[in-house]
Amino acid sequence: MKLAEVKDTRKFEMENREIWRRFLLPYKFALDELKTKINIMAEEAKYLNDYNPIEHIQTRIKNVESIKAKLERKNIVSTLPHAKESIFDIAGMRIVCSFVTDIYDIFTQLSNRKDIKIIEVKDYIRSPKPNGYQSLHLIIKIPVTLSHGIENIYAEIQLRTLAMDFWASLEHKIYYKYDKKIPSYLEKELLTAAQTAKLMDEKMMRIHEEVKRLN
Ligand code: 0O2
Repeated sequence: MKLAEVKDTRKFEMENREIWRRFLLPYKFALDELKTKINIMAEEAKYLNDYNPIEHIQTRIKNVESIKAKLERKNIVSTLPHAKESIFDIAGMRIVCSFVTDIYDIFTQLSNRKDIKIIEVKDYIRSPKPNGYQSLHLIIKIPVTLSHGIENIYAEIQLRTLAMDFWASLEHKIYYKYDKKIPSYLEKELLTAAQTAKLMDEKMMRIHEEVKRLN
């Protein structure tokens, strides 16, 4: 095949809705598998310790336009194989926990599992982003069995507390579609709000520990 034909085929693939649907299907299955594993972990914890560390779970598949935009941002030629190899958060799961200690407990449990592989850890709790964003991000690989064999699918798991989630959700809502530079006084206020969320997490944790001690 000539280079021009290869380029045309790639362009056709990247613009064909049916090809994208087929491409994204294993990511949906990966999230289905992951959800089952996390729900089992939560249910077992509740049974063994009478305590569920997970408040709620959300999943999402990145939309096609965001995948293309991310490839472009990373200066990667827009093809399906490149998306598969280089975009690790096409499948995303957010696990919202009660306390920071729960986040690291779940991380330890996930690290000990044989059925998923942790590829990368970004700890924005120990080292928050400059704007104050906090969460523990894991890039994992999870095998999905399909009719033609096993596909190893990348997924991103974000672990955060309710307070971190409150801050991140509102920050996202406030700045969604705001593409100018944020005035520095607002950046400072946002950082203060993130620090308040951190203090709240610490205070609730202390109360939780104290109540356990009294029990
Ligand atoms: P959405 O809508 O959640 O999908 P990299 O993959 O390392 O090249 P990336 O993707 O920026 O770079 O990685 P990182 O730092 O792990 O952040 C990815 C995701 O974390 C974002 O996904 C957000 O969900 C969340 N996130 C990171 N920083 C912030 C922040 O400052 N505020 C908020 N509210 N969320 C943040 P997407 O793809 O941007 O969006």
